[in-house]
Amino acid sequence: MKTVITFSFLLFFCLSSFSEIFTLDLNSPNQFTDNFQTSYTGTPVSQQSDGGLGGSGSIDFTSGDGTQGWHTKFSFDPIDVGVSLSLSYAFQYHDNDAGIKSSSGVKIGFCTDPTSPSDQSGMPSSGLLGDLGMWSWGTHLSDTLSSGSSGMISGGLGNAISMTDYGWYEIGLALSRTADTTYDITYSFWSLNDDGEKDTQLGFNTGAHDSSKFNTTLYPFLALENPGAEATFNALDNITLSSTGTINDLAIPEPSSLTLAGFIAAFAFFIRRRMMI
Ligand SMILES: [Ca+2]
Repeated sequence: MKTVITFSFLLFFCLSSFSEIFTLDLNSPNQFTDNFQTSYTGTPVSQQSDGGLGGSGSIDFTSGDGTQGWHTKFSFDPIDVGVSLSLSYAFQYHDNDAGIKSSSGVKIGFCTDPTSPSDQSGMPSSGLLGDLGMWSWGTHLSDTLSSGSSGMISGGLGNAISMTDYGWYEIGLALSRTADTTYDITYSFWSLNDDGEKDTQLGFNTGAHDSSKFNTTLYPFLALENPGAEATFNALDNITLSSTGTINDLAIPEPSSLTLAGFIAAFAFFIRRRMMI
C-alpha cells in the first residue's frame, strides 16, 4: 500500500507540475501512421528512411500526389486554466522551378473532428477548427512566406519571410488557457540547421483571444498543400508535442526518440502507461 500511495502521489505531482514533451522523429517505420490519419483518397505522403534532419527518417512530401490533411489519432483533453499545449514540426523548403505556379504550404492547427475530410487547402472541412496559421508561398509571392488564418478565431504570423532553397525551418503553434474562455495563442517560425537545432527566429506572434470553443477535446492536425507547386518543400521531420494536460492514445515513440522535460516526467508517463495496461 505504501508503494501505491507513493506512486500515486508522485504521479499527481508529476502530471500537475511538468510538461510532457514528445518528438516523433519519424526514424522508425510507421511512426507517422501510428499517430496520424488522413481521409485523403489519392496517394498519401509516406515515411522514408532518410531525407530528414541529419539524414534521418522523415516524411517524403513529394511521395503524395495532392493536397492532404493529417489528423492525430491521439487527443488532448480539454485543458484547464493555467495549462498549455503546443505543436511544431520541421520541414525542408524547396524552390521547385519545374513546379506549377500556384500556392502551396504547410499548416498546423487543432481541430475537433479527426476523421474530417480536408478542403482544398488541406484544412479540416467538418467539426471546428482550432486556431491555426495558414502559411503559403510561391514565386508569385516572391519566394516569401506569408500567413493568414481561418477557423474559430484569427491569428497568424502576419509577416513575410524569405526562405533558402533546401533550408530547414520549424513552425509552431501553442495554446495556453489563461482564464475560463481566454487563450493566449502563440505562433513561431524558426530557421534550423541541418541537424534540427534552432538558428534564428524569423517570425513570432502572440496574443490573447476570447474563445470558449477550445474548451473541448482537441486533435492536432497538419495540412500539406499542393506538392507540385513551384515553391514547396521536400520533407517533414520532428513533429513535437507538449502539454501540461493529458494526452490520450499517443503511440509512444521508441525510447531513443522520446524527449522529455525531465526524467521525472518520463517516469510519470511510464507509470501512467503501466497503470493503463
Ligand atoms: Ca527524423
